[in-house]
Amino acid sequence: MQQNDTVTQLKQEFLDSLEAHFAVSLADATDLQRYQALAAVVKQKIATKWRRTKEDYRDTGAKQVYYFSIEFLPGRYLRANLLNLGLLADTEQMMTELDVDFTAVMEAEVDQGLGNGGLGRLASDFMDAMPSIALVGNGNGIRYRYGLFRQAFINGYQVEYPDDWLKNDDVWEVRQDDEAQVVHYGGNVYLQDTPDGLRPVYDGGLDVLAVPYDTGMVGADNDVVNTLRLWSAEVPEGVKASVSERSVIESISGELYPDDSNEEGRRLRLRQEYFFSSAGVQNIIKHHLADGYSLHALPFQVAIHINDTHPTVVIPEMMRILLDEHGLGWEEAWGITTRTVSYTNHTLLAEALERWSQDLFAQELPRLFQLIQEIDRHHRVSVASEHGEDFAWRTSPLQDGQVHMARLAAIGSHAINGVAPLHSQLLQDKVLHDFYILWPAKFSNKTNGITHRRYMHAANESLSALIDTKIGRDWRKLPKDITKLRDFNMDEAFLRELAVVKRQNKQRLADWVSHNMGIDINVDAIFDVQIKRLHAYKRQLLHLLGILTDYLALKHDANAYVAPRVHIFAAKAAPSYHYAKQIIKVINEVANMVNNDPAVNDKMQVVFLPNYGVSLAELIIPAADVSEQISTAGKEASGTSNMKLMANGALQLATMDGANIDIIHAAGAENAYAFGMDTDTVYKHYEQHDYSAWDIYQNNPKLHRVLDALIDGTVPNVQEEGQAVFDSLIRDNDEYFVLGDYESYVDTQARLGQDYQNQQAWTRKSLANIAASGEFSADYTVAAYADEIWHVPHNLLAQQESK
Ligand code: 6GP
Repeated sequence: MQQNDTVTQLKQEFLDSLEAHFAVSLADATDLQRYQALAAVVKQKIATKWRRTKEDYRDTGAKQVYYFSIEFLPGRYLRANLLNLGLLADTEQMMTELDVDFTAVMEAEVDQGLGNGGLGRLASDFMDAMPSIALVGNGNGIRYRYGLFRQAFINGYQVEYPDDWLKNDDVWEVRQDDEAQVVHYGGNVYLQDTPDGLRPVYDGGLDVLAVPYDTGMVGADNDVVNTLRLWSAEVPEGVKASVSERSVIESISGELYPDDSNEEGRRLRLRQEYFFSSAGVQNIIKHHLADGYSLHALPFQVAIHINDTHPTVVIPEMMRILLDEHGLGWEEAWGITTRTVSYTNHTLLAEALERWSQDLFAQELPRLFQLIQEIDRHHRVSVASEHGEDFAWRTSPLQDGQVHMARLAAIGSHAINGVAPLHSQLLQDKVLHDFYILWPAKFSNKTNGITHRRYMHAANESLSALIDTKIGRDWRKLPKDITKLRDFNMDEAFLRELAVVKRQNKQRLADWVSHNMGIDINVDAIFDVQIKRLHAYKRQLLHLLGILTDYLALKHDANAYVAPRVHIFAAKAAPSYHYAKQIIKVINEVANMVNNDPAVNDKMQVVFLPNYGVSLAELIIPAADVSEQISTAGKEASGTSNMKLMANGALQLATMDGANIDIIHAAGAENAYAFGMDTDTVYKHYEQHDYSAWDIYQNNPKLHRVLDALIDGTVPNVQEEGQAVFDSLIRDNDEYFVLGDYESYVDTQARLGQDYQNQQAWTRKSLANIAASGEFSADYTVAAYADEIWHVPHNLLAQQESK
């Protein structure tokens, strides 16, 4: 069909849909109605491919991957779906012809925010990558009634509002009543001797109906549509639940826990973990048997991947089903389970490693607890003879009254991976070292990746189009082909065009800031961006100390050289993370002070954009000149905003942590700004207890002055928060070595500021980053999981060969 025909047809479908759904004409329709009508058209196009994909999988008996994740963070679907269907340009044209503001239509879609940050967004990037390389992979998670809170600032303080994302219905999902599963909690369980061996008898407890809502995950430029299945908790039909029982049940999928770095060990959270794990596994096994396969074939037909430890109860749940419901023996059930399950770790922070009180666990999931006791016993027996009692004790899932989920995951899976080379190394050497001794072959690294479709092709159309003019369109399918851009790094006209695109993207962000925050930012200044969760280890505070350093320098001497910068922050803090919220307040007050001081604000501005999420990221990332990735070395597992920012031409200002290391290596050290302590130095300080924040404070007059500004009234309105920050750095000896890296940070910032003044040289560095970004595509990451862990086919290499 000619493009014009497609546009004409789309137009007709769109107008018909508006009338069918809302009985309105285009002129009278709201943006929300326009969005919903268009989404319905797109959904129809997805539906045919989706049905065919499902039939195809069933008919060919393809092995299926199930990605179990307690969080998915998709953002908006419309634009990404149009892109992957190859309809984005036509839709844009249609909207222009209809004189409709397409951006406003897209913005009527709410961001689906069923995740906190990195882990959930990675899961959604994988959901985009899998169908795009024709990999049979489904997501399995929770359909939270309320997603991550909406953030606003009042007097500089973070305020949280509920995220009522289902208010207008979700156009994309399909409720599947016939796929519902019952999930059982609590009560008592006795083992009874039967002719078939010991069998559990249940007494009391609570049945919850898990109802799935499926959403099609659209592959790019192919006919593959996979399924993301999110479960919702309901009262089972025919059950007379009291009001309080109903509210207990509905709370299970009621809201997302808004913390990604601290395990609270709460009962409801455990119920959530069991909820989607049990419903998912039951459903998988049901279909496996219905398709005529034996349970022994499970590891050949199914790969279950657990995204961090939240779904670890998959392991005892599979054992329960195989033993109790199908009468398998322990050894064969264990073999099937461990060969089916694989595990990714996403954090090195001790406080984020999940542990449950055994009492609570036994109350909530009594049968699973018995099975974990049995797993624990087998484990101790099997390792004690060779490695000794002490080793067995250290590695046991049950220890000191707690259930250790990472240990259970390591024991009950056949593969364990970290998400960047340094992280995987630290898992082997430190966090999971004992398990590495036991099973070195289980361990591997799978460096994270991002979907360049959402973060480049869709979010930065002008950059993508400019790249096409130089190297053609192959790189869109095979992201590593983008290295061909390196041939143009002496092409001055091209460098100028790149700079123009960057400037347009900066203007677009500046317009947003002006419109939403009433602040006019200077697009000629360096856009210095730090966007991620607010956490002490990510060190937004170090960035802030840098800002105060420039501020004080300019106040002291109006002619001091400071390269003009706009400092851009966006971050949510967990509502219970008091210190993180205090840091937000201090940043907001510094922003106020700086932005309202005419003596400095032609050189510096500070903006903290509220309510960070996927869509805001899509706006900020294309506009960034500098990407602040400044975590304490050895703390950030990988990072993924670092990859998105480099792909859009931002230069990294980075510590040697997580995937920063790999990005610097790929782009070339001369095209990035590395600084600060490395992991060895950090670990040495922790081990030798020889770090003294007080000494640094005393011996560095510049830093001394900056820190005092937090407590002497220089920064207004932060009496309490400024003191809290000061105390954590000085009195509590600065757990994350902010002061230890301060000098190196400000020196590097100064050098960067000088370099930026040479626009052409800077753009050349920017180009080097773009050209090196291909290897960080999630398509490769997912292909590596497929080849080395899941053992399922995909067509990434076939695409390469057919070129
Ligand atoms: C995050 C890590 O902090 C981040 O470094 C990584 O890029 C991301 O996972 C994806 O791998 N971890 C989490 O969000 C989390 O909740 C338990 O970890």
